[in-house]
Amino acid sequence: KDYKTTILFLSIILTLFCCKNDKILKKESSVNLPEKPNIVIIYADDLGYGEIGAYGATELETPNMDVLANGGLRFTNGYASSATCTPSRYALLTGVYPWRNKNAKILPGSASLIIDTAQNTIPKILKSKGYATGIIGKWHLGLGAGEIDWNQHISPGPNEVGFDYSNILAATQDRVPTVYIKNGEVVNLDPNDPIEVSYEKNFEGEPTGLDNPEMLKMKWHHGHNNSIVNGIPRIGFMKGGEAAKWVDEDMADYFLADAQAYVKTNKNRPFFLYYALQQPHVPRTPHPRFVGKSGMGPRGDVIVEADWVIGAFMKTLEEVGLLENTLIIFSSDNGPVVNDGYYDEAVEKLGNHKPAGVLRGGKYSLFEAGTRVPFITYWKGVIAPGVSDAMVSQLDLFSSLANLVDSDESSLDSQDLLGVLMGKSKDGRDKLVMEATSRTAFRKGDWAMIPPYKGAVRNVLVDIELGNDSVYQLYNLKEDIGQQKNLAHSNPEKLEEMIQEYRAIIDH
Ligand code: NG6
Ligand code: CA
Repeated sequence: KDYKTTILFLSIILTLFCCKNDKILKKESSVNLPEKPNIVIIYADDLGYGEIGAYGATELETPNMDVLANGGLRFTNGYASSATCTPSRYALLTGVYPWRNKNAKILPGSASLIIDTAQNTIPKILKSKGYATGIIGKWHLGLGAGEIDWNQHISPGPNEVGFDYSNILAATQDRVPTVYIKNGEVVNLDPNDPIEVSYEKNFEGEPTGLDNPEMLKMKWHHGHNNSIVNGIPRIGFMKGGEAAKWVDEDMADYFLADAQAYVKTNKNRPFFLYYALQQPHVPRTPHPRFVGKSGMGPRGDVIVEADWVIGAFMKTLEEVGLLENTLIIFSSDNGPVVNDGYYDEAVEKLGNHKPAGVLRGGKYSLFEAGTRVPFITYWKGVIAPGVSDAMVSQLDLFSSLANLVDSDESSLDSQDLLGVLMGKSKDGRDKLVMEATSRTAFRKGDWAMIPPYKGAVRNVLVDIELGNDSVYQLYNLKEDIGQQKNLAHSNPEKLEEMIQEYRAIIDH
């Protein structure tokens, strides 16, 4: 009997040893990294390529973003998946190109959830590996399935697609309902003052930006003339929910406090935090302590505010001793826009600041500035500071983070670029389809190709070139990063090759 027990004991030891070895081997064959670091994605809203000191901004000071950029890996060819918010965020979480989902376009605050609850997502993968998963900030991926009753538990939402904690604004700061929603419940809702929301018509007797200009502290330039909340006219109509309405100027502090609490609560287990800042999207409402700090009006001031928020958040990570054990990814959901619908002095006070840096276009555009954004990976003591010119897309976070936590999950369009994100490899993407308001363009190597599109060449309201033209456009980004010289005519072979490869992806 003793003999049998010994054999059993030995075989258990042997199995354990092999498993362990297997794991070591697997790690070594990929990138040798500590297991289960915390992962934080800090995601700005409409922050452009040229908006950060480390990316060449000279008129704005962003010391804390610079700490990330200069102490981490700063990508010069990092892309959001779309030139607007919803599609970018959809792709970020699912690893699927947004143009594959016809619902992935700028959503009203009343839209249904556009991520299938059966679909795989970054937080689902991380959760399956034992991570706490949280989202704090802007959601904009729809809620519920059909008409939403804001006075009941709201589901499905972030908590049904992988997050076990959520504290969000439903859509955008300029869209109703202007309330925070925590784990499916409107925060501070008074049941005696129920919330009603409509994107079709106003509620009788409620003031609007269109009819009641005397009530406005910020005037609308285009759109944004429906319900008035805190003196700011919004998109969409809302009634009730007085006690639940957010104070715009306090939003940055509100989300920061929650993000800091999240870190502290989860400090003893691996966590994933998707911290989705609302700045510098409209309406730009800096807390009074940031007013006037940039000399550029509210748009600059909220960038200074966002920068401060990042510094305060990092400090918390440091205080709880987690900075060396946390991978931080910083990026933006789309390129910059100066006038996005309010008179907020953004145009008048811009001065020499170039939100898109050297790039052409901006938010909504198929030109580079639509999707090429600040993109930084930071992990103290693990990622060596540097600059990478490798092409990476936010799409790739899905497979790369899966690799990081030893998961085999992959998705249709996401490439595992963990080595690139860690600075161990320069082999980024070779090809990428860019998207802007349901149109697509293509980048391969140094080349960008924009197919012909009908529609305005420039959106005159926001003053941005959209990339539309009646002919094909072909640019060599290495020689002409500002996309000034269309080479489609002079380089028909390259154009043909680009068209073929582009079609092969989008028709797939
Ligand atoms: C547009 C809004 C713009 C902004 C954008 C969404 C108007 C005229 N313009 O429709 O202000 O809210 O949607 O921005 O309403 S995003 O960053 O969330 O995609
Ligand atoms: Ca955005």
